[in-house]
Parts: sequence; C-alpha cells; structure tokens
Amino acid sequence: MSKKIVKKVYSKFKNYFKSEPLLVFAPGRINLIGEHTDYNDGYAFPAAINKGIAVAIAKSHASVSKVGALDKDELYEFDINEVKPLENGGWRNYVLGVIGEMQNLGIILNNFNMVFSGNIPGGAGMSSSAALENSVAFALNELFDLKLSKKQMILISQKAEHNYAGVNCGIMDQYTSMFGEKKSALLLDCRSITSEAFKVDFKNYKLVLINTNVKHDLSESAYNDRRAVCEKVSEMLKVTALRDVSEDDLSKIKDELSEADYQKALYVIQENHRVLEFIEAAKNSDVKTMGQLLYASHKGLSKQYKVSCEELDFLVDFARSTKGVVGARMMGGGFGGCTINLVREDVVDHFKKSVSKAFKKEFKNNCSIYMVKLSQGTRLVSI
Ligand code: GAF
Repeated sequence: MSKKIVKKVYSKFKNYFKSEPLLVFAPGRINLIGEHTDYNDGYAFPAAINKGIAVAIAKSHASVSKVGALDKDELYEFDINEVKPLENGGWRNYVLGVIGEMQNLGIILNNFNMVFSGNIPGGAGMSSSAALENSVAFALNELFDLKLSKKQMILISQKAEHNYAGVNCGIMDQYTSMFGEKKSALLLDCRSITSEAFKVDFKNYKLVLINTNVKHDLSESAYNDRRAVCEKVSEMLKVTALRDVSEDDLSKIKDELSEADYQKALYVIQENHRVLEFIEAAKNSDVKTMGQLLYASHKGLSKQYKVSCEELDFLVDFARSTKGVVGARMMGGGFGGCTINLVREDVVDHFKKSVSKAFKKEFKNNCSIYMVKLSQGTRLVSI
C-alpha cells in the first residue's frame, strides 16, 4: 500500500471537513493469466497489488453528501436519495453506482463526506475502477455498520460497473481487489466465486508491467460485444457458459457460426485451459512453461479474441525478441493499457531501457514501466 496517499486523504479530509475519518485502502490488480474468462464462468489467476485507492470517510449531518476526487481536484455534492447514473459522469458513476446498488437492495444510507486519491495509472488495465467501487462499498459498510459480507460487497461493485459505468464486466477485478492476499496470486473460479491463494516462486524472474499509455475508443462497446458473442454461443449449445464447452462441442456448431465468432469462443475455451496449465507450471516453479503460456495467451487475445492493439502487439513482439524475457502478454480488457512480462532479473534494467527506446521510436510517445508487489485486498487502514 502506498502510505503517501493514505496520509494525503487523511490530512485533506481533516482540513476540509474538520472531523475524524475512517480510512480504507482498496488495491488494483494484475492478472497473470485468464483474460476474458471471468464472464464465462471460467478461471483466472489474478493478484492484488500495492497500488490502489485510499478513501477517508465520515458521517455528515448536512442535507447533501460530498465526495472529493483529490487527484482531479473535483468536489461533487449530491442528494443521497436521488442517485442515478450520470452521462459522462466519470469517477462519479462508480461512487453513485455503489450507493444506488446498495439502495436497490433496500439498504438505507445517510449522508457522508468522503475524499479519495489513488496511484493506479488510469486506463492501464489495473482495475482502478474496481478499486474505487470496492473502496466505497467497504467504507460505507464500515461507516454505517451494514454487516455486508465481502462477497456481497463485490457483487454490489460489479453491478455498479454494469449499471452506472455501462461495462458488463465479470467478477475478476472486484474479487481480486477485495480478496487479494499478500505475496500471492489467486486461482479464481468465477463460477463459484471462490479462490485459492498461491505463492508463486518465479525464481530469478521478475514481473514487469509496461503501460502503452493508450486507451483506444470502443473498448467498452467492444467488451460488451465480446461478452454477447460468448453468451450467444453458450445459448446455441444450451449450456450456462463457455466454461461448460469443449473444443469438440464447439466444432459441432462451427458451420452455424461466423469464423470470427467461432475463433472468439475457441479462444475462451483455450484460455481457460491455459489457466490450469499455468497453475501446474507455477506449482513446479516452471518459469519457462509459464512464459510460453503468456505468449500463447497474447496470441489468442490478439488474433482470435481481437482485443489487442498495435502498441500492445509491438511490446509483446519486442519482449519475444529480447533474450531473458520468457513470456509477455496484454493484460486486462484490452485495446490499450499494460503488458505483463516475465523477465530474468539480470536483464530487467536492459529490457526496461531498450523497450522504452524502441516504443518511443515507433509511436513517438513514452511507455511507462512498473514493478509491483502482490498485496492484501481491501481493508481498513490507519496513518
Ligand atoms: C476487464 C473486466 F472488468 C474484467 O471483468 C475482465 O473481464 C477483464 O477485463 C478481462 O479479463 O478488466
């Protein structure tokens, strides 16, 4: 966790609202493997990280609630009983969404004051939105003693994303941000919404994230379109989700599908298997196999599922041509954001320099590089 942002929300809150707040930290996440499998009831292998969102919150006796986004220097006042999605509401919709979805469950909320700040780079595919939703859900649960379970909170966060942000996301981001464990990745079963934590030993290899610093338009509608294709194929096969489908099952309806839709469904089935293969490799600290699975995952995301972009493909190709990088792939929903790379310790510095230079030459823009720690999920914190 970054103590700096916790201190920042605390002191800004006290200065502005003159009362003592509760403090909550909700992390972002990385995903080792298992992309676009979550809304297919499949598996994924994500981990919470040491970057996230810090919230300071306290009850208010005013007639409105006030929320301050410190990094944007914006303050939003609203009537807690008149909550609805805002057009182009940005961060406000994540906050309002959690409130609105709680109220839909019959939960009564009173006015509050809140400020938040974060250090997850926006649009990087590291789930800043899930971290914000979870931080609000967790903070309200504590503040008003709502007695919600963590699982109830992540389902509220997910609904906020669906109904207020318009993205029909799966559960991976909210789950990981809530349930993350220190130094561990979570083998997440998105059907049962349960996980098993694994401490992966990457031996003398490090995880390196490279942010393209781009977020192409269409990413939200393209995401919802992909989900719709998966649901259509499941319906045709009369199963609940693609989790229940084998490659053989899918081949039986190949003629009824466009090649593009067939490839998308095939990708999901194969990616689900890759997660389980990755887990086996992780249990044996078999870095080479883990790396190969990352490259295979990227190929599927780029060529079959079609959620990559020029910048992400460039970074993965560059990683592939660098000695000592055993695996790389795009991470998260796609169309921009980060790649995740498995890089041998002794070449990390060289790789960082050479990839930055090559990216700049190709796109005339800078990429950003992060090393992250695997961390605990959403929690109360103190300064
Ligand atoms: C986004 C979504 F929010 C997740 O639910 C997941 O589908 C991911 O894209 C792709 O794996 O982060």
